[in-house]
Amino acid sequence: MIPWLLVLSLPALVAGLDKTHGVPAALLSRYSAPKSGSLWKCLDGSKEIPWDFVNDDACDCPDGSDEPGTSACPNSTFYCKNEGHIGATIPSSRVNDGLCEPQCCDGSDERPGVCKNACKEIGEEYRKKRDAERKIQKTGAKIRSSYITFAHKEKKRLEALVESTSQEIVVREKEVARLRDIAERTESLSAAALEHKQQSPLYLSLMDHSSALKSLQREHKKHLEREKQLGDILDTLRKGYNPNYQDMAVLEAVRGWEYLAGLPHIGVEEDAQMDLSVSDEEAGIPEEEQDDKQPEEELPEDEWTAEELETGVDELLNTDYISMLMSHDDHVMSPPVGSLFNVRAYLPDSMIPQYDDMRSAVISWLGVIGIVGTDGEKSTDSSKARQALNDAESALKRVKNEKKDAEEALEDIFSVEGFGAEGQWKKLDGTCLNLDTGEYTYEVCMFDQARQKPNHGGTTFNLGKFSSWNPSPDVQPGEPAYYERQVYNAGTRCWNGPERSVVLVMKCGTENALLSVAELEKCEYQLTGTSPALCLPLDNGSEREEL
Ligand code: MAN
Repeated sequence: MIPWLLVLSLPALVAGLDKTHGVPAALLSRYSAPKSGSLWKCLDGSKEIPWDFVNDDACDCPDGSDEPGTSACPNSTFYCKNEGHIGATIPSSRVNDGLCEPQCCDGSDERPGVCKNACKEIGEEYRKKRDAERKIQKTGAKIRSSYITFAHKEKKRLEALVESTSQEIVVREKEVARLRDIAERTESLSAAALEHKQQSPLYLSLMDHSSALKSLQREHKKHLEREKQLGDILDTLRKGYNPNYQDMAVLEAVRGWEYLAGLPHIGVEEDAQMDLSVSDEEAGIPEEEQDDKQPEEELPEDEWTAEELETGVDELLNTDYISMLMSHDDHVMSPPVGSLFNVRAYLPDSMIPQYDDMRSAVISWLGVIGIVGTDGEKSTDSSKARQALNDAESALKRVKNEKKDAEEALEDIFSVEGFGAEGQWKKLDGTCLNLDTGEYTYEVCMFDQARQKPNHGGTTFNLGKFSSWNPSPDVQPGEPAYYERQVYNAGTRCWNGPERSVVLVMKCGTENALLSVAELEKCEYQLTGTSPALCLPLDNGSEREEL
């Protein structure tokens, strides 16, 4: 049987076609019948035609606006309403071509009855998927905003670090200069001269103090050890004594220990029941302190607390006494500013060279008789001063590097090409994501390195270091698509092939995770994954037209 639709001619079919068929909602008002006797104007205003000519399957307007619902005009467009889903625009050449366009789920691109209207089901399916995606985006965006907060805190921390390291550098530079001076002078000092300096009563007394301190520290440690052992014995007694024996000596010892160690009374109820309680007086606790713990001892201002003793004594005993001896000499020998002994300051300029020569001669003569140092046999103690200088130089270098790293990190934190204009990626710097594929575990440590680790033994391959975000020339730094790709390259070279590299393709997700891996070309890996850093806040204006 021949379908009745095919036997009807096209003009017969289009004759009954609605004049607004194929017109998008925004242009509907322009497709209304003109007043009787008037003509309809093409949308571009170039021509006037009878209203009957609209959607009559013959192209009259140069802009094709008279045929919104047929394929009569080339380069025109057709709008399908897709009620229950989202309207779509297709090229009008696809209208009435016998093929159901997937974009037009309502089938309006073909004659009635040719295509099924599937918009209700497709729309429902679409909304379900979209709602699920929105939920993920909403949750992800919250996590993303916590990443942004982190970046701001990190910025403050780094700024404070730059500030404190700058100040520390100034102090350490001075210290290096001071120690260099001491080291150089110590190295140029003869062993005999140094020995002479070490005979100074001040230095000898300092050495005695140091020995006494060392010995006291040793004895103190021994006492602490003994105190701990005694405490353990008394603890065992306190927890294990039998109140039934009514041994007052034991009870007094227990109560006394509780007071000394600031422990709560144990067995008070049992003692009371058996009338075995021991008063504070009986336990030898001073009257003014009976209800209190051991009172805090008030120390004179210049005395050290127990905590200070804990660390401070070691520091004191580590003092470089030779360097101190040199600084002491400097201090004693340099006259105070403005002193009458600053002879050079009182001399006319013309006499200064003669004075300097004479001074050097006297110093060298004093050196000969051992009163001040001269060049000669190098002191073995100079190595200590050199060591102190080396340590100070290393410490200065470390602080300088710390400052440089902090400055570099600050530059990247809110940079479009770094961690994003909002700093949303900073939180993930160094975070490692893993994917086990059975044979290998792929690891991507964000902004650092990617690896391929064999699960059953063998070499781990370096798949490359982070090199850039999406390098495509079609994508501008800062736009969302820019952050959807990360490139890691210059990994271990493949045998007879390129250096291993990774492209990590990411989309918004509530977790930072790797989802799949494919070796698209030999040693060129494409990984996919998700991250909340890609979940932009839901924008109400982004709702699309939906009927
Ligand atoms: C290793 C792995 C593979 C790679 C070959 C190339 O086995 O890195 O992914 O294809 O080397 O020789």
